[in-house]
Amino acid sequence: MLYSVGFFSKICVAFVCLCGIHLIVALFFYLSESPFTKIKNYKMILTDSYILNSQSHRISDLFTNLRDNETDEIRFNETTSQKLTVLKQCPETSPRLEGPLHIEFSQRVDLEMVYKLNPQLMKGGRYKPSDCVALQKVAIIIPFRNRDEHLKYWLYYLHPILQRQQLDYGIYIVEQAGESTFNRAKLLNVGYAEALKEYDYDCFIFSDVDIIPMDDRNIYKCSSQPRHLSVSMDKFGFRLPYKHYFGGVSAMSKQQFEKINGFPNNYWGWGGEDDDIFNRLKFQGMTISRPSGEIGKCRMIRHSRDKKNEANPQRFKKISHTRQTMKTDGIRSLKYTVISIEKEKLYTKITVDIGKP
Ligand code: UDH
Ligand code: NGS
Repeated sequence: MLYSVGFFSKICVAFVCLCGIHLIVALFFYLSESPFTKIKNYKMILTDSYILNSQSHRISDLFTNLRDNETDEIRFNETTSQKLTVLKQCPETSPRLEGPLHIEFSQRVDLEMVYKLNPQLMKGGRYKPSDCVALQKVAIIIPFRNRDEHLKYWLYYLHPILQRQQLDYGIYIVEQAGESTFNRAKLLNVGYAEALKEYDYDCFIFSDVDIIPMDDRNIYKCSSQPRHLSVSMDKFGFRLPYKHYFGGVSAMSKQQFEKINGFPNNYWGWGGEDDDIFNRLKFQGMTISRPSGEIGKCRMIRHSRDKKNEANPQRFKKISHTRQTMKTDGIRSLKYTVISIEKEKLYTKITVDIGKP
C-alpha cells in the first residue's frame, strides 16, 4: 500500500513538472512572438535601413505607405496571423529598366487605355513600388494650358517609365487659368508649393509637357547637385543648344530649390526664365549634373508657338539682374489663388489664378 502511494505521488510530481515546463516553453514563444516585440524589431530594422539611406525617409512615412498600398509586402495585421515581411529599399539601379525606347507621336492616345495599362496607379496619378521602398519621393510638376494632346502622349510614355524606375511619384499638372500671358516659372513654383502640401516629397522634377525621354536610364530623380535631364533633344540635333541651357526637364531637391528661393515669378511670356534659374544656381555655388548625351536623348512634340506666350522682350534685361532679384522674387514671395484641384486617375490637375504681368 505504502509502495503504491509513493509511486502515485511521484507520478503526480512528474506530471506537475511537465506542466510547468510546458507553461514556460509556451510563455517563451508567446513573448518572443508578441505584437509588441514584432513592432519593436520591425522599427529597428527600418531605422537601420533608413539611416543608411542618403535620402531621409521617416518611419511614419512607411506606416502611411502600409495604409495606402494594400499590395505592399510589409503588413502588420493586428487581428490575424501577425505575419510581417520587411520591405527592403529599392536598389540603386532598377532591374526593370529597358534602355533606349521607341518614341513616336503618330497615333492618338486614349487615356482610358493608358489607365488600363497602369493598373497600380493610385488616384491623382500617384504610384509607389509594391516590392521595395523607393529611394526618393518625387513630385513631377508640369506647367500647362491648352496642351491636352501633348499631355496624353506624356502620360502614355512617362507612367510606365517612372514605374520601371521604381520611384514613389506623383504627377501635378499646374494649369494657368484665364487668358493672360503665360508664365512657366511661376506655375512651377505653384506646383512645388501645392505638391508639398500633399506629401513629403524630397525631389521635384520640372518638365515641359511636350518632352519625352528616349531612354529609361535617364532617371527622373534628384542628385547631390541640380540635374538637367533634357540634354540631348531631337529639335537641337541631339545636343545642348548652349552650354548653360537648363530648360525642358530639370530636377531639384527640396534643399536645392529652397536655397535659390525657387524660380522667378515675373517672367511673363516665352524665354529667359530657365536662364534666370541657371543664374540662381550658379550664384549659390551649385553646379549642373547631367546624364550622358546618349542616355539624355529626348523627343519634343512638334507644335507652333502658343497664343499668349510670345517672346518676352524684357528677358535679356531681367537675366542680367538675377543676382539682385533672386533675393526678393521667388518661392518666398509667391502669391496665387487656387481655383480647383482635380484628382484624375492619371494626374492631379491644379488650376490656378497667377495674375497678370
Ligand atoms: N505651355 C503650355 N501652354 C502654353 C505655353 C506653354 O502648356 O500655352 C507649357 C508646356 O508645358 C510647354 C512649356 O510650357 O512645354 C514650355 O513652353 P514654351 O513655349 O516655352 O516652350 P516650347 O518648347 O515652345 O513648348 C517654344 C516655341 C516653339 C516655337 C516653334 C516654332 N516652330
Ligand atoms: C534661349 C532662351 C531660353 C530657351 C532656349 C531654347 O534663347 O529661355 O532658348 O528655346 N533664352 C532667352 O531667350 C534669353 S526653345 O528652342 O526650346 O524654344 O529655353
